[in-house]
Amino acid sequence: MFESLSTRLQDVFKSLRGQGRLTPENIEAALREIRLALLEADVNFKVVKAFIDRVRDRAMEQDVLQSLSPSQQVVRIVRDEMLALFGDAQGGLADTTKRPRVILLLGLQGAGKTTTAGKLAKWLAKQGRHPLLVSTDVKRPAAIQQLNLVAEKADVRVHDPAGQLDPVARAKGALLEATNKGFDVVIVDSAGRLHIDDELMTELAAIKAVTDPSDLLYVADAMTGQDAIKSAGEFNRRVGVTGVVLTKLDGDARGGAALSVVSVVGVPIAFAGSGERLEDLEPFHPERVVSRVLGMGDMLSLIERAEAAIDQDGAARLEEKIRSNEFTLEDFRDQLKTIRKMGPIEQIIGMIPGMSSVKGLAENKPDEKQISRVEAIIGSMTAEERRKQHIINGSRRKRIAKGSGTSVEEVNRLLKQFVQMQKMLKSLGGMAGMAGGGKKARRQAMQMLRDRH
Ligand SMILES: Nc1nc2c(ncn2[C@@H]2O[C@H](COP(=O)(O)OP(=O)(O)OP(=O)(O)O)[C@@H](O)[C@H]2O)c(=O)[nH]1
Ligand SMILES: [Mg+2]
Repeated sequence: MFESLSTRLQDVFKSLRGQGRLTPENIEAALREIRLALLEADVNFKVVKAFIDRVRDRAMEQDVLQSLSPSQQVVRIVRDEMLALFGDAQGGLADTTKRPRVILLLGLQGAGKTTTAGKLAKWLAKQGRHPLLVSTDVKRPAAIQQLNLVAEKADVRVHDPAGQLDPVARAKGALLEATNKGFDVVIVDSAGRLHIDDELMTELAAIKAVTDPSDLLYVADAMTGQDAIKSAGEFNRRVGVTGVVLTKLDGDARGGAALSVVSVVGVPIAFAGSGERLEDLEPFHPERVVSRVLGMGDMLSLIERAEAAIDQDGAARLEEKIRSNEFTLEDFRDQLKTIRKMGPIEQIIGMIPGMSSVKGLAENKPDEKQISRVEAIIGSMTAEERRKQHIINGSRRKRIAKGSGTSVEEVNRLLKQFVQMQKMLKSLGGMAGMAGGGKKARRQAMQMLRDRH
């Protein structure tokens, strides 16, 4: 996410650090670079100007210039001001007592409304809510069918009376069904257009009038930058918008949309979508995005994902095994599964502080394919071999290579790495408590990270 912006800003900070003392001149030079980086990331020019002015005002203050670590102070100011670009909202949905709560998704064609409808439904269901989906997109053939498929994947219900092709009547019908059957959220998916058009605006206003939504979420494709923002303003004026969902943050979005939308449109970012899978939606956390852009990593997201993927009992058992030196290839395979559950490897690596700037990592990072091969190799072993890897002799290695469609070299490499890992785990025995163990340790780690940021 926002890689080129991130790299450029980190370069600026690095050069600041390299200069023993900060002077108004080298701060000015750094500001010029930051300004260019933001403009190139397609941040709205007025937002950039105000941003740079604020950073300059604060950075030039005497106590900053004379402090012990002026360059760090500047990084801190940039970080604060970048956070301020997102307002105070903390992402997610505001509380409401309204039942059913209606969420209307709106936005341009292809922005990700229908996908987001499914993701949101899944997210809500996970929190014990009972969402009902309805498509009001009667314009594009197969749009209704697309939402039905998404709902099926998310394992949630849709309101789809056969033959009903009036958008307003469909939305109203969904509200009625929700009230009668006890659904507490109705998510209304709407039609998209290539450009703002009056017909759509009228239709959305009519849907809004009959459903009285608590949330009007404008879905914006983060890759389209300022165009998305302009339309957001227009939707806001004509229909009303309470929050923004930024999608496709996994793509090569430059950051302009994310960094300008709150200032320009005046509504907070509620959610961030970062992939095509239904799991790829998170409440938007400005401090995490800013930390990532400034190269501080995104440990909070990482820890949350790890917590969701790791099962507590399994972790305790594993810890015990490591302590008593019984960690086997079987356990290793289970660990790989857990890592997979945390999401695509690329995403995970991007969240680790400093990883994005490690040279060569981009080319050498472990990919899904590599993990699959390791899994295949372990899968081709017998249960006994997995428990006692030392019995795996030459002929067994050949058999395993053949069975897994890999080579004897690869099998050798894996076994060697595994033995090294076993050794390392043994010597780390005491630390295993951090990785596998108590919730308390992790809570403390979380708190530490929060305090630091
Ligand atoms: N990579 C990526 N793709 C996404 C994301 N969200 C949606 N998509 C993809 O974007 C395309 C369009 O998504 P839809 O949900 O159909 O968009 P829409 O706004 O409903 O489009 P219309 O109904 O035609 O207006 C699909 O191929 C989605 O899989 C995301 O966060 N990341
Ligand atoms: Mg759609």
